[in-house]
Amino acid sequence: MPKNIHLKDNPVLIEGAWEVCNQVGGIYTVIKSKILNVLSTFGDENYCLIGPYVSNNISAIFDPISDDGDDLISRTVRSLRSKGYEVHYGRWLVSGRPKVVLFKPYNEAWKLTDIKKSLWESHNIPSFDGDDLFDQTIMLSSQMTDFFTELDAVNNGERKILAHMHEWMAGIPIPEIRRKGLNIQTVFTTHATLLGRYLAMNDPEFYTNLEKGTYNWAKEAEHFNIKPQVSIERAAAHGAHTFSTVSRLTAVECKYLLGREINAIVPNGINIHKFEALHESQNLHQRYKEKIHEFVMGHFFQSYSFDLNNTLYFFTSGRYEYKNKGFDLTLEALARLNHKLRANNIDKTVITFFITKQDYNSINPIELESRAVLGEIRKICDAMEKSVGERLFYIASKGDVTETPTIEELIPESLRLQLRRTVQSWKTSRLPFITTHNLKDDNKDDILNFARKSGLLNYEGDKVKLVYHPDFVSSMNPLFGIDYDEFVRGCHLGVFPSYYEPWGYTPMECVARGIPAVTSDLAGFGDFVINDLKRTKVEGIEVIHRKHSDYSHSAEELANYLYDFVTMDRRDRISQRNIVEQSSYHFDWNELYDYYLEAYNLTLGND
Ligand code: G6P
Ligand code: 1S3
Repeated sequence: MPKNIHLKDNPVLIEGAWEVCNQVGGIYTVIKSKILNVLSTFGDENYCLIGPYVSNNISAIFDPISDDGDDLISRTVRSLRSKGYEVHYGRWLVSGRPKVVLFKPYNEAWKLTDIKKSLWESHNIPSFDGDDLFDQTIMLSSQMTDFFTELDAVNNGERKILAHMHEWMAGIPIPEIRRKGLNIQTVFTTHATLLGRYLAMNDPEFYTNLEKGTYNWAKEAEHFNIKPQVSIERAAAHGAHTFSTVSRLTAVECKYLLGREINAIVPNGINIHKFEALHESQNLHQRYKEKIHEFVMGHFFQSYSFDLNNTLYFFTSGRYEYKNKGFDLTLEALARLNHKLRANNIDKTVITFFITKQDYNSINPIELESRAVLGEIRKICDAMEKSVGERLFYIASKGDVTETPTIEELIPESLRLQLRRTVQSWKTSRLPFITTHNLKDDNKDDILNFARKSGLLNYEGDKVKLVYHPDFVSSMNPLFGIDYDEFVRGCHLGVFPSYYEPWGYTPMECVARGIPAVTSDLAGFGDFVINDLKRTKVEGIEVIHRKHSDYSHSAEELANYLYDFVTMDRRDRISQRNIVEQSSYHFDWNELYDYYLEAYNLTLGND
């Protein structure tokens, strides 16, 4: 691991991505979470982000500033504005409040045809007609290129400039900087390869075929109808002074699918301070576990009950890529776990939450109704508690304490009847639902179809039960009433045995919250744990073998790990949570930002 890297030449860094001030997925997390480290290395004056002015809540995250400063960025913005450009210059309202330059993609709608023509003539990049997202990215890139051109002119060779662009959506400025011969050193980081993602979803022999070099990129890109994007990805990869990606696994894709070997790997870090709860961590687990208990009572107890003190909560989360994110393997392992727990008569219940995003019509109204009735039951119980207190006090004050008062003396009949009636009307003979929402495409849903096929349908005798929540967890959501961070803390284990995952933030973010997690050796994060940390076993981070293992063996390995986890006792779980949290400092940007600095030094030496 690189350590204490000193950046050469005091350069200015411009970092660009479609996800600057625009949250879409993991790249947003990468960029935002490392800002404090970037600023402490470059200084506020020498760092600026560049991206699209598209977010719906832009006014909440962007604060305009004046362009009358004497620094290079302000002078460039001034110069562009004097030429008629609409430039949004301000501070991104996140930790560190870095400077940011944003452009509205549609400002260039009038020259879209010319942009497409020029992409083809200059770089052999074809275009689509009528693909809105693609059009927006190339219109944004055209303005970003104009920004770099102006920056170079204003700078006039005075300072070293680094342009670091992420992902194909912000890739075009790189070949353009080279074509125009600007005095700017470029870095391109791809966070996945587009073709890799499509091929992994469609070819069960993806990794074998990849390393054999059997794929013809152009033919495959045409087949998946993604040739324009892949052509941009290739042009940026080939044009960059330094070409990088987030893991060793994606580096292999770069070599075979983009046709250039990478110069640097820049692993993804997190900002540990954001997660740090120190001694509070165990209390938070207990507090939010109780919130999850409330959900579970509303969801399951209407049908049947089980011992919450012997119940464990597993979860998986992420974009709905059934195979790539390993949802299929998780379900298979859970079905096997159910069998093992039943066969060995283990007195535990495991509830696994699938938190992802799928189209739905509404939250299941029966689910909401059940929650409401449970609320009623709680109110009656509270009233009973109050009555017991008051009546007992009354009886005691009379000196009548030799005999224990009966329930009839302590709780009025009306309340007892109300409780009985409410509970009776609440109870049902149907099985607890798998989904919390009414899905638009229930029949075709892979998670539901697996449950139907395997019979894992939340029967009372099942030790393993499923809850599929096809929406992000947020405190506004009436079912859990807590946000994602709190939900994770309340669970016992995160399960993320991905098949295709360039990095994978989800297990790392679990670990930072002191919650053990499962990843795989086909996830960049898992590969990093094994190969960079040189650890075959990190307490609380389990790396399932998928690379050289077939599906069934991987499922068995996962099922066995889950079985061992379930049969651990509470004391061991508590101590494992403490160890896991301590190990998370390995993934802090204070450790990992040096990889970026190494890549920048390499780039600056490439003059
Ligand atoms: C935390 C709390 C303990 C609680 C434990 C439950 O450590 O501080 O009071 O007993 O969580 O752990 P478990 O793994 O059973 O949810
Ligand atoms: C990508 O986002 P994804 O979920 O499409 O970039 C992330 C940030 O580098 C990475 O963590 C993830 O594995 C990639 O797949």
